Amino acid sequence: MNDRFSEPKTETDLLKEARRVLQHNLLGAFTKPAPSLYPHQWNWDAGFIALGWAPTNFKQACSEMTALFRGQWSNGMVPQIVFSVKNSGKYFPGYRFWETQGLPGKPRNARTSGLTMPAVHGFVLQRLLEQAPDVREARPFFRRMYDRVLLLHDYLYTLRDPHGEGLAFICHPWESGMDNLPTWETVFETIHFDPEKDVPAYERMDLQHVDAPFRPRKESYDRYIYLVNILRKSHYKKPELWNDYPFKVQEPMFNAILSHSNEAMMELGKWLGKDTGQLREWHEQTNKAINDKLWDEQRGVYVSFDLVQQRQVPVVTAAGLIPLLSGAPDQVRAERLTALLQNPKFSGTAENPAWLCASTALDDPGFDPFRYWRGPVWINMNWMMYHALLRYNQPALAARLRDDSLELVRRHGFWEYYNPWKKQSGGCGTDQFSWTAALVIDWLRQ
Ligand code: 9WN
Repeated sequence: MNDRFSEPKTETDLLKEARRVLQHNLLGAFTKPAPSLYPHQWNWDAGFIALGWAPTNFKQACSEMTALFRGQWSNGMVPQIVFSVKNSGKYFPGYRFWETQGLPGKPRNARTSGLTMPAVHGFVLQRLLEQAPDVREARPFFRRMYDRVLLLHDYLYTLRDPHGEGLAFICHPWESGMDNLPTWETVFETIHFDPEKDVPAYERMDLQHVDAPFRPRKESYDRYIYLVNILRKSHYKKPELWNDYPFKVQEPMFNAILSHSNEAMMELGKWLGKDTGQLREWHEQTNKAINDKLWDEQRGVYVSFDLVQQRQVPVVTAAGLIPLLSGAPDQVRAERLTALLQNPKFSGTAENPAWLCASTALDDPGFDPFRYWRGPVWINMNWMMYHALLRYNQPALAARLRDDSLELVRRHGFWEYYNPWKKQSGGCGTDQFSWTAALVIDWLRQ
């Protein structure tokens, strides 16, 4: 890019550059996650991006949320991607591949994928309300959004939690937002398919924008497309689809985010004069279920549960610490989690120190410092962990997450993710990544 920034040094410079990234990626009603790799609107990106607009352009922050929920299905599902009509040719899988067009329950005036993503919207709305320049004027927006988010949570607690456990399952790695965790490798060990016969022909676009070592391998893409193909053939709706569907995972971060959004929605609901009993019940039930089912006592971290194999997936990732965000762990578990963050698995050693926080533990056999979700540091994970640690009265450790994040951005720019090793250090994936910029803005306003 010819507007590549010079190395920002001061916080004022950083803030200016961050705003420029958002402005650069702005497409009108919404902001795309990155200039060329991600040319549409993504679900949880929209939430983080809204926080970046809030301090200077509150209307745009609201617009991000409104635009995303324009894609909400009648069953409450909020899609992973709402496609921009203008850019439909540049991303795979594009909207045609999903075959969602014209399906009953799908919005007529939005092109969407057929999956969802972590439900950050509740806690994003609460943070937006705190920053509303005119609360009375903004009230109709929050009233509308409250109903929409409630509908989404209801979808997750019914269709994604058929046994009423308080844990929603994801049906695709893309739904976790952390598409390439080694966790999914383990889940896929028991899923057998023939890539020649069971995966439709497809052409990846991501490798036209980003170097292959930063992106998922072909085997992973085959799996993604294999699952999408099953879903689209069933029109995303038959309830019996889930009976023999091969990928159903209860993931700790997905559920902790949902649980935290329930809490945030309770606050919003009180302000709007609503009965928030259901939200409290969901919040308490989910926190309890995260503890009962997803805690790995041996490793001292939360892990995923594979509903098909009926077993935990013992892989240590940053996602396993995010239940701190919703207040799920008791004091003993919280101490084990904070100890884990500071031990060599995430902090590295004196000889080989690491920036917090690697997405996959530094000693995991699947760890890779360059490949996305296999090890690199992601700013949205650090931002959530920062707030989680403040909740548990750990200001020094929280500050380390914030300082590491800001330092990485200061040194390298607004990358999608960063090499976690301090001695290698550098940005990976796509540059000018919107949520990196947005969350830097949010941090610097505090
Ligand atoms: C698939 C947009 C999205 C993020 C995800 C990140 C990546 C997409 C992809 O980009 O996923 O959804 O094509 O790799 O993993 O978290 O929302 O920024």
